[in-house]
Amino acid sequence: MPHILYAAPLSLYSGKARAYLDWKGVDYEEVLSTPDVYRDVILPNVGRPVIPVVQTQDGAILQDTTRIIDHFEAAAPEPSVYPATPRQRLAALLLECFGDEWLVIPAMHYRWNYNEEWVYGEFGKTALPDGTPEEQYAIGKERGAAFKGFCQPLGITDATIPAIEASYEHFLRDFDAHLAKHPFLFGTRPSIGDYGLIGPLYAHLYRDPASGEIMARTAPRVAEWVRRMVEVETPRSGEFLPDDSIPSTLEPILQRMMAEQVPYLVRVAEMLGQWADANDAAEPPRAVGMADFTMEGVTGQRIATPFSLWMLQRGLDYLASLSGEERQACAAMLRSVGGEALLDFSMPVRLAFEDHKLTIEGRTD
Ligand SMILES: N[C@@H](CCC(=O)N[C@@H](CS)C(=O)NCC(=O)O)C(=O)O
Repeated sequence: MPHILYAAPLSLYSGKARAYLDWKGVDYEEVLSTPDVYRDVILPNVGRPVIPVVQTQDGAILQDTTRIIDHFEAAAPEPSVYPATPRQRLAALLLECFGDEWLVIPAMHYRWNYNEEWVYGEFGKTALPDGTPEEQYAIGKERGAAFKGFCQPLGITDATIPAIEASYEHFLRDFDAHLAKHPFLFGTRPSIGDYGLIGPLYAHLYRDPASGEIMARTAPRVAEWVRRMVEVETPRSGEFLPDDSIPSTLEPILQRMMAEQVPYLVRVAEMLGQWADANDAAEPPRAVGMADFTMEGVTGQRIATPFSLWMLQRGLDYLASLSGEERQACAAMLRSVGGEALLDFSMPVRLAFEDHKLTIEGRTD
């Protein structure tokens, strides 16, 4: 019996999990996350309506793409999507966080401001796979409303949209230039960083038709990379670049993360610290308030999500595990892209993601 991936074609994080499972050569079957699946599998086991979810051959339930990936990495460590060398590994972990938790902003913007009518039909295909297009549209409009409602909390407003578009266009240009030299971020093998980027860059920014047209026209190599990631021809193939090298073409992408996302994460960390001071609870809420962020010179507010800090903590933990020359090499890399703030990043609490929940493990001071 294969593993089961409960997922949907239009879902951002489903695309990340599926692309990884295909590259890793995992024997799995994908099952559409219909309302019955939410009722019978996802809600009872995960406690909230979220995809993707994996049910392993022995019945374990995995949620969160990072947990899914790490489960299968532990089961078959080689070839790994985690580079073995320090700079590449740190950069890959950081770019996973950037893709998962930051490029979701342009993903949601382009989906809902360029593809709204189309995507209602897609929601309908998941909610009512056997319905007529009219029935699917009607139910899809109901189901999609909640997701459309995430746009404003994510910081997508009339004031920020020009900056979100400018930032995304610059990112596409930078990534396209990188892909002229390398098939993936760090060579001929996809890394955990590539899987972070594929979530937003596949379902919302490639597969949604109006977004896909923009990508094909302005960054054709990114569109080719998306296809390479999701139409896996040779599972478990490829190598990371020798000598722990970080291609110079990745610098502008890392710089963008340091300039846009990291200051926001610093602010979320402060807010989570204040929340933890005031609350004796182990489970932080999904958002601990609204935090400022600045993109292309425009400042907006978005929900301050402790989950994003858990993603960052993965990279920070790796950095903290290094010493000597390895740490120095990573520190120099971070400084060269404006990432000093990560060298003494103050995590107010230690976070864990266990039993499908984000929890505070303990205070760090
Ligand atoms: N960090 C999670 C995010 C999963 C997620 O947000 N999934 C979306 C669909 S792509 C969802 O189901 N959202 C519903 C919700 O969170 O309320 C992961 O990597 O799996």
